[in-house]
Amino acid sequence: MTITTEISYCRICPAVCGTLVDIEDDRVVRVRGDREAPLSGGYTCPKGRAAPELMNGPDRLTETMARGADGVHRPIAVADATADIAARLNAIIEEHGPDAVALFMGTQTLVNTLSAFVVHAWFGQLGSHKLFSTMTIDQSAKWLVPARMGEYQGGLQSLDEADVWLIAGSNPVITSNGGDGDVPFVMNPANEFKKAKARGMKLIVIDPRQTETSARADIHLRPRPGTDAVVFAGLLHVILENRWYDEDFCAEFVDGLEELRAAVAPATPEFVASRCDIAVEDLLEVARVFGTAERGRISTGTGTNFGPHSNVAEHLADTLNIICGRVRRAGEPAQDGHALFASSPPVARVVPPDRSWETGFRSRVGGHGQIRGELPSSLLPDEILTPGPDRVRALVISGANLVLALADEEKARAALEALDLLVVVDTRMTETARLADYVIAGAMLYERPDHTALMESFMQAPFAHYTPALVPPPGGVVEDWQFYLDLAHRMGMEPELAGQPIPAGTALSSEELLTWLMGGGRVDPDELRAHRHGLPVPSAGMVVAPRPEDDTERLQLVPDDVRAEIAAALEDDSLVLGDGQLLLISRRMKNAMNSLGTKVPSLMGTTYNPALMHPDDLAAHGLVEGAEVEVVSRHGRVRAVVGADPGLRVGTVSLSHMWGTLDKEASVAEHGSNVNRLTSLDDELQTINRMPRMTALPVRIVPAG
Ligand SMILES: Nc1nc2c(c(=O)[nH]1)N[C@H]1C(S)=C(S)[C@@H](COP(=O)(O)OP(=O)(O)OC[C@H]3O[C@@H](n4cnc5c(=O)[nH]c(N)nc54)[C@H](O)[C@@H]3O)O[C@H]1N2
Ligand SMILES: Nc1nc2c(c(=O)[nH]1)N[C@H]1C(S)=C(S)[C@@H](COP(=O)(O)OP(=O)(O)OC[C@H]3O[C@@H](n4cnc5c(=O)[nH]c(N)nc54)[C@H](O)[C@@H]3O)O[C@H]1N2
Ligand code: SF4
Ligand SMILES: [Mo]
Repeated sequence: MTITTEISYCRICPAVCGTLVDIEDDRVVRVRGDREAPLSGGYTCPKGRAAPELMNGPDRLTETMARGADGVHRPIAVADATADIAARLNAIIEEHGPDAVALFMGTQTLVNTLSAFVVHAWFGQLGSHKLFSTMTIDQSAKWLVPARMGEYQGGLQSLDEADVWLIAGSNPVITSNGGDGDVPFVMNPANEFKKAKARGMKLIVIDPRQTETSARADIHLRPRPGTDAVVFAGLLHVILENRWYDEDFCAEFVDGLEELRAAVAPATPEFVASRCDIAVEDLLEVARVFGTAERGRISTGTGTNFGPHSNVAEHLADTLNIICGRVRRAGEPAQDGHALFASSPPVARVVPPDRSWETGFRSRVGGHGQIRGELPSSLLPDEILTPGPDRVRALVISGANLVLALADEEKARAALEALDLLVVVDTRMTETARLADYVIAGAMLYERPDHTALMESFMQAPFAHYTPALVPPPGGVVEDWQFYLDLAHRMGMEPELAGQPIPAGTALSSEELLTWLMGGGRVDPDELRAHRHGLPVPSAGMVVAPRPEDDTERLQLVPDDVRAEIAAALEDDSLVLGDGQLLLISRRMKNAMNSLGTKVPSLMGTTYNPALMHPDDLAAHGLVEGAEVEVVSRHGRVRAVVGADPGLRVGTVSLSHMWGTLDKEASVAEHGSNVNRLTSLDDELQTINRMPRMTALPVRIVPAG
């Protein structure tokens, strides 16, 4: 068989790196970077290059499966499965109403353009309030901050003109973390930092661990995990005291500067240094470099968003940007990465806080309301397990490995097992899929056409990329969207796509749908399809429009609940640990995308996720690398194999998520350890978004019993 090479792009994460794909006998056999790709310039990561193993690996689903009464999954024609699911969903809705049906959208729905649109079109018409996504176990404080503070619509400053950038709780060189579209180094981050530093930009990293990103930093602050809110309060204290903030911007757009000053008054450099275990001089240096810069920002990642005071930490991080005026003013160029989607010039005005969770739908569990139309993921198990009229009885999981992703494995599993109907749409037989009544086998990247419309919020300049499907999917596989559209039709619905109702029987191809979805943008579909390496689109030249004269909205820096949370964060001394205690911290692995890749030993180089400890901590515990231990938290325990990482802060242990199996007897050396046996869905939750504590969790290491 001959090998042909096709031009495409990777869609495992939002970096959308341009790739060259070798195909033999209708199979992808090799993936490498495309040097002619304008954004990625030949860069790919090990996950992207491992696409052949991911697509053809042993856990790849090649057929839709239904679970029989004996608990065994057997292949079923997808049309038959869809008909059964539609009938069962309709029966549940008829008896209990639409709120008995929930949808969970995972990370891989968010990089699959057609899936994301069509699943929304289906679910939106159902009329259920039970919408969940990984955003609310990820960085949902980023939704909460504007809902409490308000949002400056002109946008934040960009990387290419910054003289300082402060990254907290994120390792973008490895993760391409894009936050909520607010982080501007998703595409080829290492290169972006290199260019910015060559211009003289100072990079500051706040992370207890040495990382690939901190290795590039001018200043690396390594506080005790879980203390981000205290560090940020200290930075605000010093910046306010030295008048390094932007008085003009604050006078025009900000309410609550004096309340902020009062709230962070206790966060003196000495107090913060002692609480966070950093040097006073280092804190002062970070405050000076950040506060006296002209342009540049702080941005955060999961490390800041998983901690014990994550909502207020994120609020204070944004407050640093706001009081220092690190925004785009009227007349300055606007951020505009849009090419396929429509965009209009932002205005230099404040969108007031909407505190959406205080109005509208309330869950009968805890009275929780919605943020951006979603309920907190950590509420989903209670929504299933708590009896009541609108109890969730049916759940569709789209592109997520939910049973491993949620905190508290036991409760997550009990909830999924208590459902009348669980449908999982995935490309692999995951731990979550094993619990499902139906597993819909979805097409993977390179088996489906796509374009980059969904990634535009991460782009710093207008750019678009299109790829056709390069290989046919395995015989029993459908594209996710086809399942959702067929499901809607079989339920008797007529969903709307790109503003058009789609009656049953409409012949529709992926290519047509992709064209419809780019209707609002500035790119001709034929031109896009002709530019196989990707299409840099000329800037629309948008500038930030001036504030309307009668507009008086201002950002609210310290609403009452935030004031109380600042005080609580400053008072909390629980992270100063007792003898033998360690703080468990979160971290992502270079070669896995959450659970994707963990089952490919040639990619991971291991079959498990080690519990990494500093060599001094290993020695203090009398342990050597490879020893099996038990990690014990207040909530649970998990067996793990220890490893050494001299880049860790002494007193921490780091165990990546999305490993292990639900089988408690399974060997951890063969399958790894699910860190979410240690976390809780009931205890230490943040208010409002109910974010669980997934970093800075006190644990002990004990010999494996
Ligand atoms: N290779 C790879 N890339 C990924 C993923 C993956 O699994 N693998 N996952 C994707 C997903 S879903 C997401 S959400 C993004 C997340 O992207 P990131 O947020 O960049 O994720 P991490 O690399 O885990 O970085 C979190 C950092 O926080 C640090 N940290 C832990 N606790 C604390 C703390 O209390 N305070 C501070 N300041 N730092 C702390 C950790 O040491 C770690 O370096 O990555 C995405 N990209
Ligand atoms: N303790 C702890 N818990 C955590 C975290 C942590 O750091 N620590 N991180 C949290 C975060 S930030 C996140 S985002 C979640 C993980 O969030 P999840 O989204 O649950 O994680 P993934 O493993 O990426 O799941 C994506 C699934 O989509 C499948 N997939 C791949 N391509 C396609 C496709 O084209 N179509 C479909 N339908 N499926 C596809 C993959 O096989 C995979 O099973 O975990 C959260 N939980
Ligand atoms: S997974 Fe790797 S190769 Fe694929 S888009 Fe992300 S960074 Fe690029
Ligand atoms: Mo995530």
